[in-house]
Amino acid sequence: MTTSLTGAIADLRIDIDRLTRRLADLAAIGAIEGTEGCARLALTDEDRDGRDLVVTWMRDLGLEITTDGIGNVVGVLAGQIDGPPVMCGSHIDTVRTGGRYDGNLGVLAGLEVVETLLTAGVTPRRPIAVAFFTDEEGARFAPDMLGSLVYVGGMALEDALDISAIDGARLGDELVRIGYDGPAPLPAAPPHSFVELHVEQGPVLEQEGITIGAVESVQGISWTEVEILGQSNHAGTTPMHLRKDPGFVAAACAAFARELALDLGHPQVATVGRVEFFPNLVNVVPARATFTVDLRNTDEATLQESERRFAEFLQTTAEAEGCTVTTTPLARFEPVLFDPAVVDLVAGAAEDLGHSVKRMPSGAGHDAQMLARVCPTAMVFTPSVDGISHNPAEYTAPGDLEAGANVMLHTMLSLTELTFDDTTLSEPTTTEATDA
Ligand code: HGY
Ligand code: MN
Ligand code: MN
Repeated sequence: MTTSLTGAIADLRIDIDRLTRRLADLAAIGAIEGTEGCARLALTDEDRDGRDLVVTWMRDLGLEITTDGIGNVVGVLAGQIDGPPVMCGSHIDTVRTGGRYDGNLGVLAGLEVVETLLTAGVTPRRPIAVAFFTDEEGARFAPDMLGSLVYVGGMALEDALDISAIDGARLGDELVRIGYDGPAPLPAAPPHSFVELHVEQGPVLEQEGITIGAVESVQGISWTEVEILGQSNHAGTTPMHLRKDPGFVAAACAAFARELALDLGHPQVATVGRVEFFPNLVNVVPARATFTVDLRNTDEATLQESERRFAEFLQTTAEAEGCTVTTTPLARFEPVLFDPAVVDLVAGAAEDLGHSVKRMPSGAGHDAQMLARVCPTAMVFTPSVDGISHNPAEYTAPGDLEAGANVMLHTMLSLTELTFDDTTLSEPTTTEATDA
């Protein structure tokens, strides 16, 4: 379904200088010195300050702002009719080595859509909402996409509030501490539809010289924390055959994860991203090693095979080393398909605006994969230079930012005119995320 806009509406364009200014102002909060990036881990003081700035911009635009019990914030621009809004949004929390576009672009482009309509004196037929969801990254509090998962009813609020951070803090306490434990009910009433603009965070669009990604799906994600207990011992006096070294087991698993992904082939990926030894000293065979493994694939069966093979290797290697293993699931989401009708609108808007467009899957997780459980949803990608993300050097050229935001504007305007009757909602995953 492609609904081409007509007349003055079709001529609407966002203001890229205003958008890049907001991106810079938000990136200044938690700025990583000497880079363009920023660090605003979920529910930290930096996250609070970023939230406060975006809420101020929402208020300045006259949006009706609500905050819910997990700290998701939604600003609504009234439409000609009442009812569920056409929603856009993403996240403004970042990883520790965050870029200024990951998540932030989708939220600030949403504010740009609103300001473009207000400036042109256009009242959309349906209300338009702009949202930022709590803890999309999952880097401090797992699982990722936590705020949007609770928003759509995929996890009970009380369970989410009890999640512990990697630094030991309790999520609910941090939410109160930063003043974002809001009253809006959860799960939220489903929007009419949802569109998320996001940088691709991979190399595909740049390598193929394409400006817009019309995202059709998000691959499955599996996160596990592994704790291995051995026996701390003297590094100098303990013969190798007498060691029970969890550090060796952790290192062997990290190497196996790479071999496993290469053996299964693209698009399988595997990452050991967090490793902690105790006592973490140069001359002590570790007593304990804790690490995380992130496995992903677009195909659920292959993702399950990667989980099974990794678990087998872990168990065998730990036993051979005389160590014991405890695993804690941190996140598990099956692959998600977006609504073909909305994907068509994204591709149609890109073509109407004269941009090259490619239908593609997402390697990264996004809030859109949760909203897809409750309403017709799709995503718009813009190219990432050198495919870099989760790195302060993350960069997308202003022309591509502008193209992506205009495609989102036009997709949303089409959606405000549409009524969905028999949509193909994405199947909710049968495997819910688990508590951390
Ligand atoms: O992990 C992810 O894919 C996302 O950045 N939360
Ligand atoms: Mn993101
Ligand atoms: Mn991210």
